[in-house]
Amino acid sequence: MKFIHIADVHLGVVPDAGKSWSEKRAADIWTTFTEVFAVAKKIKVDMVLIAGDLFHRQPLIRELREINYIFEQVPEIQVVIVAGNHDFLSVASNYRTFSFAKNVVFLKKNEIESVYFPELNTEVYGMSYWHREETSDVYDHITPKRQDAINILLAHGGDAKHIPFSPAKIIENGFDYIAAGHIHKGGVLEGMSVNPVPLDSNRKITTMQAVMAGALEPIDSNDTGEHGFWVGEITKAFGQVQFCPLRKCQYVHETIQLSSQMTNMAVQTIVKNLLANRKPYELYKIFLTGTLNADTELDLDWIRNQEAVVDVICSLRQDYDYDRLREENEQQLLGRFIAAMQSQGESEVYKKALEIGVEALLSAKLDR
Ligand SMILES: [Mn+2]
Repeated sequence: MKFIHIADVHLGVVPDAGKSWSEKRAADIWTTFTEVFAVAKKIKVDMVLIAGDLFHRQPLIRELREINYIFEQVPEIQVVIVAGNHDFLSVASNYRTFSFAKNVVFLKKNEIESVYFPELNTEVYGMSYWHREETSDVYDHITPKRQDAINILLAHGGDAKHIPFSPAKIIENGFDYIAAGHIHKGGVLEGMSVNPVPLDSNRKITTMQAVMAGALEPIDSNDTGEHGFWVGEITKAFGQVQFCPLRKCQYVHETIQLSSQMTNMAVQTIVKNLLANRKPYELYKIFLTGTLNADTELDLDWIRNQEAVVDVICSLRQDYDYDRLREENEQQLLGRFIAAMQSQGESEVYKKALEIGVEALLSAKLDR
């Protein structure tokens, strides 16, 4: 039985709101989903497993018609879907009443159910979220009905508020593959808790039995690393999966360490060099750390407005000339505070107290 396993497509999301590429990313997420089905058809998989959060929020009827059109193009492929915490089956959810193509099975119940495909000797178990949170550990307590069938669990969750589960326990209970979703950083699952270990892109084939698919495309700038879909082949005797990365968009976190001597122009040069070497599909979130001279005016908006910069997180400490500040404020609290801290010697604790105290006194001064 050959399959494709995806999760957390989050159709309907508009990533990086306010950025020039935002609408394109929203459209790309739809395109990628379509492309997965083109691949499925081309490599002739038997099944596509969608492990929750296909939509970012409650789907509109016209959106369901769009995805159903895609499903209708591959009548030879079985599609099995569960709803996750983002697209949970609310009372008014369009999922409840929509009628999908014949090759689609949507496991809509709020308790474990299963569907058996005799021609593939495969049974898929799963359940849909009916609420934003589901805390019961139901996945850990299922025993497959057919010992001789290929038993697959379509699971969404893995943290405390979203069906915590133990991959090892589920495999021990008789499942041959866990097709999981929810955690956006995908990888192979092993052991008693959910901790996806990304599959080395050089080592593409593995004999693992449980996979967290990860988001098909990254959803926001914190979804770093590679994203994509998984192709697998499974029999009662063995299982193989391969990770297929997509490279339409990849978020990169980059830290720039500043020091007191640096000027605004020097920082801009570092940023320019960083971006000059970026791959065309990369988007950067830049973290500024270290110290900066209090006189230096850093133009954060300039960095923020560079092409391919999603965000700038600034956690800089200002580097004051304490001796000068002390002399200029000799008769005031600020001057006396600095003198008192400096008299304590070079200990790290007093240095820290000096930094925090001066910062606080100066900001209080500005407020008046
Ligand atoms: Mn989720």
